[in-house]
Amino acid sequence: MLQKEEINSYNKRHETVHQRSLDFLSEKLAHQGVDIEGIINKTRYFQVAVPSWALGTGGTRFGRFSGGGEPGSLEEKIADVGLLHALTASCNAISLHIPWDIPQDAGAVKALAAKHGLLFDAVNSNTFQDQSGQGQSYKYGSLSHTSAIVRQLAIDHNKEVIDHGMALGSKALTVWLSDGSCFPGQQNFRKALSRTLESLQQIYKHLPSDWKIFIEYKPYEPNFYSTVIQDWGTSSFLANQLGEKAFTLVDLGHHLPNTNIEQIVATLMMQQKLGGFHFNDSKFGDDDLTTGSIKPYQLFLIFNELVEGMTSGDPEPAWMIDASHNVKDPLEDLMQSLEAIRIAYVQALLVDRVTLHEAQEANDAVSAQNILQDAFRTDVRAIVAEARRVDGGALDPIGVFRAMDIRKQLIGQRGEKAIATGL
Ligand code: PSV
Ligand code: MN
Repeated sequence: MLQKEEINSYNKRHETVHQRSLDFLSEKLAHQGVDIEGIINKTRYFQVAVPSWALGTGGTRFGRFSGGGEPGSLEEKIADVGLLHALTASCNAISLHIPWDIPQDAGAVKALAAKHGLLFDAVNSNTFQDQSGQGQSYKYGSLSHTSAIVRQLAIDHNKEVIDHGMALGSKALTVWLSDGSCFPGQQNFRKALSRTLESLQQIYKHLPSDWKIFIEYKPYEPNFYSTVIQDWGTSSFLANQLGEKAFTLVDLGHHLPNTNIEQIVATLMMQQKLGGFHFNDSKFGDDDLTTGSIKPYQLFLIFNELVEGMTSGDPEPAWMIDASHNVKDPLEDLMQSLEAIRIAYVQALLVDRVTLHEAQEANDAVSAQNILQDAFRTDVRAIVAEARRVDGGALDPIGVFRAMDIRKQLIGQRGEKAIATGL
């Protein structure tokens, strides 16, 4: 566990330069009539969950190159997210994937998380892999399977995941299905979708009254011809059929190239049906790269719609990072994502919405573009750093992580060959 004093001592080295950047920005924004304190406060409250499976080095089907010192147990995963939260003050929750992370003693796990200032975000079910000893196989699907016995197995698993989540204080279940087909004609689209709906209805009945269910969509992979829940329209259809506790979950990597994700966000929010959000970035497919590393302007445009929705009173979705890749230290990667997310959020908060709406009503595309790009081109890193500092985090989280040789310490404790459970 990192001590606040250690972080403070590193912060001291950056204080002068940080304060100058903040003063400069504060003066600039004051001219625009923006209250920087209000923005800093909103930033502090913007917390993003970290998934338990992003703490190890991701792999591809061609290999996995562990960096060592990865968390081997749920307790170690909680410690890693606690460390991230201590450094960044921006990820106060962990999202578990069952059965990768089954809490043996929920009370003790909850207490450990609380010690790190962490809550439990949505719990995720896994019916895309067979578990050892499982009587039936998900090779040809789970909630959509042609066999009622396999469907029941998958339904029961989701109910168990809800039970685990209840014991930890989670309030949502995320369902992502890999169900689909690899060849034309292999699956009857209509039957597969209606069986999925019926299975989800069984799971929905098991949800406590204050819970939500998030339905995640994805166009392809691991199936390469069709996916049962392939897009936001299918997810939204299912959510509407299920009822008021069901919502769509948008994962940024789950779109075909050039899809207008910001428009999807606006459409779902308008219907109060955007429940969850998974951040990552990609060049081609579901690449699970660091958020903001490839398309920061797209991320900003998405946040522009999210902020537009939230300022219109739409409910705030549950935020989570869903990324893991091959070459970076996973903790450093997550710190980069957390920073990129808050930067895009702050930039979206800076958009002069009144003037933008006027430009839109007047069909003034030039002004509208200028308003958006003025906000996008503002360097808001001092605001993001200040929000961290006020909450006891580091002005330069990756700098502290490296200066303290934290990865080396983790390798010392857990070993060079420690590989996290997950994909
Ligand atoms: C699927 O690609 C996904 O985005 C879902 O959220 C899964 O639960 C997660 O990745 C981990 O495999
Ligand atoms: Mn996801």
